[in-house]
Parts: sequence; structure tokens; C-alpha cells
Amino acid sequence: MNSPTSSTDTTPAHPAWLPSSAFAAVGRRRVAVRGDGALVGTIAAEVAGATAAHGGSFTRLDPGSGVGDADLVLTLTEDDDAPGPDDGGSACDAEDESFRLLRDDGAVVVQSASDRGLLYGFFHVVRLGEAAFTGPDAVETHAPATPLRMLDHWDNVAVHDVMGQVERGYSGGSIFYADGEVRADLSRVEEYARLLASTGINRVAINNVNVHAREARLLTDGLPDVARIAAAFRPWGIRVHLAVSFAAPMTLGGLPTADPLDAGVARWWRDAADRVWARIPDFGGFVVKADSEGQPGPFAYGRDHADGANLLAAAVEPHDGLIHWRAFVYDHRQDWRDRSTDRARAAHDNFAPLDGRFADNVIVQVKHGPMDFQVREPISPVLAALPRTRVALELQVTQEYTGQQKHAVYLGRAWSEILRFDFLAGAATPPVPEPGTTTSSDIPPGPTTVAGLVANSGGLVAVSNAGDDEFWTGHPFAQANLYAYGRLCWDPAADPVGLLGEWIAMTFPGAAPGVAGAIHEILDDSWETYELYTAPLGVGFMVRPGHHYGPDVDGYEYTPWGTYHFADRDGIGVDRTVATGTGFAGLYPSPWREIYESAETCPDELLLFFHHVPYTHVLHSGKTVIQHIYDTHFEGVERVERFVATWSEARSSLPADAARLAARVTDRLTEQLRSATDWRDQLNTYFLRKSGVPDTHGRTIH
Ligand code: GCW
Repeated sequence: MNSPTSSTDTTPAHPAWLPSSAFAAVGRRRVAVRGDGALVGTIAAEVAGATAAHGGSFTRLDPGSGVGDADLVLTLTEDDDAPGPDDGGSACDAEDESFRLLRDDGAVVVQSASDRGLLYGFFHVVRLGEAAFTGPDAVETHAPATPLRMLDHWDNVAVHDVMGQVERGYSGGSIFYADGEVRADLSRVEEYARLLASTGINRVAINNVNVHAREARLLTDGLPDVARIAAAFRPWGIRVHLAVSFAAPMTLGGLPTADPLDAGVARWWRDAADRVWARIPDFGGFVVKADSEGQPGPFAYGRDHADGANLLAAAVEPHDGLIHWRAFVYDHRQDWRDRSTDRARAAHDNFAPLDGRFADNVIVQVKHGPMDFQVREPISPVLAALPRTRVALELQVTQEYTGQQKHAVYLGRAWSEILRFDFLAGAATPPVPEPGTTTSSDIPPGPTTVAGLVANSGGLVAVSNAGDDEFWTGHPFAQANLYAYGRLCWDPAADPVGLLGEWIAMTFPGAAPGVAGAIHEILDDSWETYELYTAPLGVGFMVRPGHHYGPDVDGYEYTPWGTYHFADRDGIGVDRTVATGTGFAGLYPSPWREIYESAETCPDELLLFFHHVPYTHVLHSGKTVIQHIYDTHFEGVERVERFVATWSEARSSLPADAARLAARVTDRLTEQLRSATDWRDQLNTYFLRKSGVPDTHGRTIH
């Protein structure tokens, strides 16, 4: 686990994708900023810094004054600004985060009805660099796909015995907490807020969803400190949320019960919420992990998750607050001998029947896959099973199961695939629900992709990968994941490799062209590479129990966690069909239920998630399952060997001030190669011994 934070570490943080040189194009121009509003001050300070560094000029204009001959004008919409074709022209709308960019003969005007929109417009211009000014004349409107673009931190205030300062954190300590307290110096939080705002993130939950005793108190006597954190985020348009314990009325309030239908409990939550908003008027809301992995919840009182969520929703409703209620609910005390219980079904079984009962300010937060952030899972059917409920997609930027920021794994490609997944697979009309079913087949007409389903609903949430590490993310390349997550929240249709290119261009401005090419070579297909040398064909969870790093094929096989692969001498995989298995495939709308139901039509990469097949089963690729396992594991390691060679050549072209970053990347790649080799040898050896089927190429398997 990560080491506890050192509060005395003074190494300055790497600027990530906002080094001073990323502002050169803006900074060498004549820039005017016009308008009132807290965030306009933030923009003005950014522009002042950039122009001072790069030789341009900066003017702060009063509302209503003329803009003169500036090259770039950043302005709140004023009465005389002609509305664009589709922006409605609504002036001063704080909720409107859109902005307009007008380019006329190289002069650029960015306009927005809100200071947040203007901030996003400013960073848009920074991202474009020279191209912002050299492009053809244009009038463009940019708006985020969803108003809810959030990061969750699994940070503990007090270092946890097992999980450390940051649960599943691989980037050092917490930027919020050290030594059991909220840090006195929150300057790293301010820098972080700036980085996030530049990608479009607008909400952050600041503590672990596993709420331990110390962390629970953030809600009560910790409020002054939470207010300080909120103040650090505020200039960047980011609202703070807290994870709370469902048992708080008992553990903090001394009540005899936390029953969601108890009037005293309801009153306790209302008072608690009132105190929070009195202190932090723009507070966002509460995040709750209930009845999951030992966290308290409504089941203890014979109530369900709608009862639990609505209790908190009523408390925060007068303040326009939100409740993010996690759907990650399953039996973690399963009997591995029992093949009828299927963890993949659990969230659907618990939540689908509750559709329509959640209050309007409850967001059910659904992990992207039915299991738990594996490198490859099908899309959670829950996302389409709650048409009368606000639903958020939950992703994991921290690389718990994807190399723990020791392995270079760019997840933008994976997330893009998830967001583009179409529950109706392009079917012209929604299928007619089967009589009496309450499954996802009755999703309403309208957007049926994951991105479409969450856009006007609960938006996106992801677990952050940032910590107090010099490079923010442990592996410097893992910054690209944080960056891409924010950008995909804004525009889920963005090309993920293009976003990687943006991150490279901003993070390494002016680097020799070979550097960008090398980083693309390493990262573009790195998600697939990781999949090649780890768990095959969607089977998942072949990791060391507890810390989840490195191979252990049977590590979870005979445990209570519900994460099995059922490999024996004849075959491998989980039968989740309706015909002979757990029925999970039937939770999808058509045509996916049919596609997944049959081993003939199930995509290769998910075969073992849905089917138990013999090792000699022939994939669509033409290979047998066993030969696929051997080949992919050899290929995965070969690819990592190439990563190492590519980087060792590229790093010599980096400027001297990137030496620490270069060394860190080299160290991580060395570990990635060691670990990938371990994965290859353990997996191949295990399956050779289990199956007795030799590698057709006769390579060394131990
Ligand atoms: O992936 C699992 C992690 C837990 C985590 C849990 C969750 C915060 O191993 O560490 O707990 O998911 O998402 O709640």
C-alpha cells in the first residue's frame, strides 16, 4: 500500500499539463479580460501571469467598456453581444457552462454567460495554442455533454492500517490530509483544482467512500477544515462533496438507530446538512457507500436502498444538494462452492426493482462493469435498467486493477469504448419488453449509448489517481488518464488518442517530435497490451488478493468475494447464460442478451465472462482459447520490451529539466517489464499444467 504522507516534503509539484510554456501562444499576445464574477478574477490572474512570462500585454476591462485592439478578448456576455445561432443568448446564467469562440482574421473573442464558461473557454484557447489564432474565421459554441463531471477521492484523513493514507492510491500521500488532520497548507489542492478546471471537472468528493471513524467527523467538527478545502477549489469552479457514513446518526449523533424511516434520524440528517450548507453555501452533496463491503446501510433495518437514499436526499434538498448513492452492492461473504450466486448480477438485482422510487436529487452511481474495474468487463446492465432514476457512470482513474501506476496504461481508449457502447447496438426501435420483465429491455426511446444515458441524468464520476507525489500520479504517464477523464466528461465523443495528443503537446511543449511519437507508441495501445499479459478473454481477477498487484491465478478462486474463473483441467470461464448459467446475460436488452448468450456470437474479449468453455474452443480469431492465452502473454511481454527500448531512445531528446520525469518513467517501465514477465510465466505455466495442451510454437513455458 502507499506510504503515509510526509508533510515536510518540499519537492515542487510537476506542472503536469500546465507548464508555463503551455501558455506561450496566449502569453505573447494582447489579451483583454472583461466582466465581473469570482472566476473572472481567476482568469485575469492566469492571463496576467502568462503575459508577464511571455511578453504580451494584459488589460482588465470594466463591464460595458470597449475591447480595443486586443488579439484575445475573454468576456462575459454583454447586452450588445449578438447571440450565437444556438446559445440562446442568455446573459449571466451561472448554470450555463458553455462558451462561444469567435475568430475573425486572427483576433479571437471568447464569450460566456457565466464565469465558469469563460474559464473553460480560456483553457480551450490555451489548449489550442497557436492554432487558436491561426485557424480560419469561425463562430463556434462549445458546451459540456453533462453538467455533472466529478472526481471521487478515496483519501483517508488518518492513515488506515491496511489501506494506508489513500485507499487504492498509488501516488504517495493525500493532497488533503497528513498526520491525521486536514493539511494546514492547501497549496497543492489549489494547484490540483487548477489542473482539474482546465479539463472541465467541476465537482470533487474529498474523502474515502469507506468512511472510518476519523473521516466521519468531517461532517461535524471537521467542517471548518472542509470549508478551507472548498475555498481552495472555489476559484476554479469546483464544488466539494463529502462521503458520509449511513450510521452517522448513531456514531456521531448518539441516536439509538440509523433507520431511514425514523423521524429522529431524518431530523439528525437535516440538521447535519443545514450546518454544512451554513458553512459552505456552494457545497455539492453527499456520497454514500451503503451495505457494501461492510459499510452500514438500510438493510440493517429491513429497508431498501431507495429508503436509504431518499432519507439523505430529503435532508439536502432544501440546499439543492445531491446524493450520490453507489450501486456497488453485493455479497462479499459468498460461498465459492455455490455456483448459483453471481456477483455480476448483484447491483442489478438490488437496484433495478427500485427504479422510479428514488428522489430527484439522488444519483445512483454505477461502476462501468458488473464486477469491479477489471481491465475488461462488459458494460454494467444497470446503466440501462433504471430509466426513471438519475444514473451516473463510475470509472476508476486510479489503476487498482490496471497496473497501479507502475504500468503505463492509458485508459482513455477503454473509457471511450464504454461511453460509446450502445445498449440497443444501433437497433432502429427499442425492443418491446417481455411481459412481466423488469429488466433493462424497457429503456425509453432516446439516447441509448452509455454517454447518452448519463448525460442529462447523473453524469460521470471517477476515482482520482492523484496524490502528493511529485508527478501527481506516481507514473508520470498516468497524468494522461486524469487529463483524458476530464476531457471525456466534457466531450464523450472525443477521440481518445487525440486527447492523449493534447496531453502530450501541453505537458511536453517544444519537445523534439520524436518524443511525442515515442509516447504515443507506448501509450496508444497500452490498455490492450496490459490486457494481453494479464487476465484473458474477460475472465478478470487473477491478481494477488488484498493489494491486487501482480499475478495469482487462484488467488481469489476459493475466497468469499464472488470473483471466480472456474478453471479446471477441461476448461475455464463463468457460465452466465440464461440457458444453463446464472442468467446474467439476460439482464441486457436485445440484441446484447442474445449476443452474449451464445458462445458463437459473444465477442472474443468477453467470452470467459459469459461462458465456460473447453481450452480447445475456437475463438473468432481462429485460435483456440489455450493458444490465445499463450500467444497473448508472449506478445504482451514483447510489446513491453519495445516500450522500454522506445523510451530509452526518446528520453535522450528530452530537455534537462525533464530528467527526473525521464528517470521515473524508466524506473516504472523496468518494473512493468518485470511484472509483465511474471504475469506471462505464471499464467502460461498455470494453464499448461492445468490443460496439458502444449504451445503450438514450442516456446518456453515453465
Ligand atoms: O475495487 C474495490 C476496492 C475497494 C473499494 C471498493 C469500492 C473503496 O478494492 O478498495 O473501496 O472497490 O469501490 O467501494
